[in-house]
Amino acid sequence: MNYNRLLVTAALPYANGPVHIGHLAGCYLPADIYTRYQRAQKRDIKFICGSDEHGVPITIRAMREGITPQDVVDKYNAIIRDSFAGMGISCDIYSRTSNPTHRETSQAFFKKLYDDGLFEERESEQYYDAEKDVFLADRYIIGTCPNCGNPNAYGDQCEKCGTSLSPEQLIEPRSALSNAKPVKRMTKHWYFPLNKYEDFLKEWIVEGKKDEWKANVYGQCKSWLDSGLHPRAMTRDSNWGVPVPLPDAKGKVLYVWFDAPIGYISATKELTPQWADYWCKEDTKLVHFIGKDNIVFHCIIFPAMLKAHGGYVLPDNVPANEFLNIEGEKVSTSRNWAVWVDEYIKDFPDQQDALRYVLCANAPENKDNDFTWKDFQDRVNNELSAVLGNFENRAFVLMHKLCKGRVPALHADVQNELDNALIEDIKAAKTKVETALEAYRFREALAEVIDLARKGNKYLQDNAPWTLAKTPELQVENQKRIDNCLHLCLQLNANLAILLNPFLPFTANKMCKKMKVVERMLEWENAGRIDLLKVNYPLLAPELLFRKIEDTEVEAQVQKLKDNLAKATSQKVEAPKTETQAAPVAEAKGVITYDDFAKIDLRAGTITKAEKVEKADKLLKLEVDMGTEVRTIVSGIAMHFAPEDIVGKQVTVVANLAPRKMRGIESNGMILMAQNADGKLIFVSPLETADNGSEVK
Ligand code: B3M
Ligand code: ZN
Repeated sequence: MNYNRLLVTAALPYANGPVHIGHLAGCYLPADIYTRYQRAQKRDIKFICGSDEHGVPITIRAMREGITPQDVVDKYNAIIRDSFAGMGISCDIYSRTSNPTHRETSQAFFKKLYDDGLFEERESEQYYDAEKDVFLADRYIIGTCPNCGNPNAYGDQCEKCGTSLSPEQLIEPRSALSNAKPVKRMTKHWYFPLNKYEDFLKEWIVEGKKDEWKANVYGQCKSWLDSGLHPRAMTRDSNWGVPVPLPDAKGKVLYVWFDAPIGYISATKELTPQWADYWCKEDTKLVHFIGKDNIVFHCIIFPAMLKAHGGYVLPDNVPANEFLNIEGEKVSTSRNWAVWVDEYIKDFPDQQDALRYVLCANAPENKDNDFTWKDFQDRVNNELSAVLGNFENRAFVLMHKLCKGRVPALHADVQNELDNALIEDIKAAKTKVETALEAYRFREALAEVIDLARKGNKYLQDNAPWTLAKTPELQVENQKRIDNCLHLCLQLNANLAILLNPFLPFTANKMCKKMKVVERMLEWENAGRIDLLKVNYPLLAPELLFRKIEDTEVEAQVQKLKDNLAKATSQKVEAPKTETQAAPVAEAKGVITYDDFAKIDLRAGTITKAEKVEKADKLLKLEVDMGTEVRTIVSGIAMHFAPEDIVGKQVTVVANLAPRKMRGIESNGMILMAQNADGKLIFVSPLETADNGSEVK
């Protein structure tokens, strides 16, 4: 198929937090590289992106911060937009799904499917907050995790231990809005019959895309299709989102994964009156850049929606990347384990290309990859700086020293094999980089460019123009060889600027300035040429393209990650601010005298029996062997431990606490435990078994 225009989209980030470098590596950077390359090819291309401003995560964030969802999206839309602009992500439009054009476009899309009789209406029971009079998405239901005891687990997942949950599994579920116990209520929703598109999708993907799509993408699609598709609800009960455009749909909005991909269409509409050319003409090549967690939405659900609507092109490719881990651990927003793009820009001003380089050279194209600050430093210092920067700098320094600061001529009479081989390398590099880029193999493409710079360094070394200059008796002949060498090095440098431009646009620009050429030189068709710089043309003085990354900078960044993590985990696991929020780590108490302390009789004891106290969810009745006696102690730990798990454990007992009656049982003492910030209780037991009854002091 021959295409006459390209439409590139990059996943619309949720405007509920800043973007981190994993996002960049996952889809924004590859989309940008691809687009810049296609623009250099002078192809008709539009690059679409924007904020995804609907969905539950945004309302949760609003609740947590005590602001409105609109405040949330306004705040993060601005931060994300600036992060992208700062990193040179050159989308043609960065729109927002809260814009009116999007509301109209997505409503019209829904209405068309509705009018065509496509949706199935279904009633089902959903959780409901009777106090607030709203239906509760799973995320709005909070309770104790049955797996780790985190008292603030969500109805879809416990962020503490990572287990996926359903609201039914939570212990003592409560509404995040009111703390009320959720009840079930009937509600109606519109279901898209995905199952009816199974045959179409199988033919299109399984038969049509097997060799074209990346294996990770194809594999995920295939397993979805193999396990069978089912109707999916395309509406939700919420007051934040695009209202369902039907008369009997009060309090209902479009499901965020229904409206968000339509956001690509809305944004194109905002960008150009010719939007329909890009979306509806068969000779458009549509490419979705996404992260792997979005594959099913872009490869299965959205194409089925487009097909059902009719009149739209389908994606030609969906080159999804895998995930980028940080220092060996998965990125976690709640634990603040991430390198945030806005912070990188502040900490490393003017080092955008250093990060672009590392994220592309180490892109998680086929498997999850790891970003470490040490690797960042190594790659910048040993590859970017030592190979590319060094070559450029040597060519400039030598040209100024040996050729009077002007581009020397290429003398055919002394042109030798070394020269010819380099000319071939320059030509071949263009083809290699181009082939890799067209196939979405960005790492390989970038490696080819660096390889060309490496060849330049070797060529310089082999010619050693600095030695040639030292033999005055052969001056005329040698000067010609020096000229050839530096002529080709400078032409190679111009080629490097063209080939690097999609990846490192800031650097390519600097290179142009130093060579005093206009940016038009960067057009792709110029790659492979060795007449880009005119003979006798004076170039600017040498100046280093890259600076080294210092050990101290790397150490500071690693420390920052650790500090962020410590802060995030000592605060509370993210949860809505409700009264039942677990207490933050208790503040240190005031100083007491030894005499105060000596009043407390602390003793070692062993739990010999434990049983639940009837009608008291939180209490366990314990029998504790104190050496000379067995005490009955009632303890509020039933939410944390099963009776059978604690029998046999040794504990510290406050032995002289005044007796107290709980649920009719007299409790004689108290056992001591540590409590984590998230509310989890931990036994603080002696390392070796102590004699029961021995004093703890
Ligand atoms: N906002 C999910 C994400 O950021 C979602 C992408 C929408 S693309 C249409 O992972
Ligand atoms: Zn858990």
